[in-house]
Amino acid sequence: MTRFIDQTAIVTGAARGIGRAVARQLAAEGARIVVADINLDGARETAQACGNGSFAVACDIGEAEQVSALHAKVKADCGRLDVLVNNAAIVPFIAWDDVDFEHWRKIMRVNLDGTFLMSRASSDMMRERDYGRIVNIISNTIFAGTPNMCAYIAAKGGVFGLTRSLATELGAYKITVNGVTPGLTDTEGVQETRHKEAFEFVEMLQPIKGRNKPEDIAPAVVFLASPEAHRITGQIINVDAGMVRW
Ligand code: NAD
Ligand code: 4PL
Repeated sequence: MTRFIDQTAIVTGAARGIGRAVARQLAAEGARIVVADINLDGARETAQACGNGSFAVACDIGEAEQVSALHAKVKADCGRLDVLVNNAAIVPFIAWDDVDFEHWRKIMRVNLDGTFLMSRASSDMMRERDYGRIVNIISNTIFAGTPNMCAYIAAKGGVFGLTRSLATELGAYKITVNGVTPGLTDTEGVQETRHKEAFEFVEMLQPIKGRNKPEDIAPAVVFLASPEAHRITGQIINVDAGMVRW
C-alpha cells in the first residue's frame, strides 16, 4: 500500500519496541521517518531499516531546546511534516511505597511534558499546510489502574486529556489528534522490568490469548496516521486483545 508516499513522519522512541514497529509499518507504505530517540545507535538502525531517506536524530523529548532543534532539522531537510507519533516514554515498575516526588517528576518530564513539547512544535509546523495527524501512544492502564505504575498512569491520563483537548484546538487546521491504548506488549522495555512477570495474568484476562507484540499495535497507529482517517479525531483505539472494555 502507498498511503504515505511523499509524507514525513516523526516517530519518537522508535529506536526499539512499539515505536520501531510503527516506524517500519509507516515506511513500508512510503513514509520518510524521522526517528527521534535518546538512543542514537538504535535510532540509526531503525532509520536504516525504514529506507525512503529516513534518518535518526538524538533528541530527549523532555528538553525544549532539543525538541526545537529536531523540528528545525525536519523543516530544513524535509520541508514538511505530515505525521507525529508520540511514542517515547519511560515504562517503570515501582511499588507505591517507593514512589517519591523525584520519581513522579522523572516520569512526568518525559511522558507528559515531552508529549506536550513535541505536540506544540509539530502542530505549529503542520498548521502551515493545513494537514496533520498526531497519534499518541497511551496505555490501557488508564482504564485498568494496573499496579506498580502510578506516576506512569497519571502521565498517560494526562496524554489522554491532551488528546481530546488538542483535537478541539487543532481541528480548524485539519489536524487530527487520536490515541492508541496498547495492553501489555512484549518489548525490550518490558523485558527489562518486572512487568515481564505479568504476561500470564494479563493473558488470563484477554479473550484473545497470546502476548501482544509491537507489530500487533502498529496497524491501529498507522490507520489513525493515514489520510483516510480524516473524519476521526479526539478518539482512542484500544489494542489489548480485549483485556479491558471501556
Ligand atoms: P521501550 O522502552 O521498549 O522503548 C521506548 C523507547 O523510547 C526507547 O527507544 C527509549 O530510548 C525511548 N525514550 C525513552 N525516553 C526518551 C526520551 N526522554 N526522549 C526520547 N526517547 C526516549 O518501550 P515500549 O514498550 O516500546 O513502549 C512504547 C510506548 O508504548 C510507550 O509510550 C509506552 O508507554 C507505551 N506502552 C507500552 C506497553 C508495553 O507493555 N510495552 C503497553 C502500553 C503502552
Ligand atoms: C496491562 O503500559 O498496559 C503492564 C507496562 N501491564 O506498561 C504498560 C499493562 C504495562 C500495561 C502496561
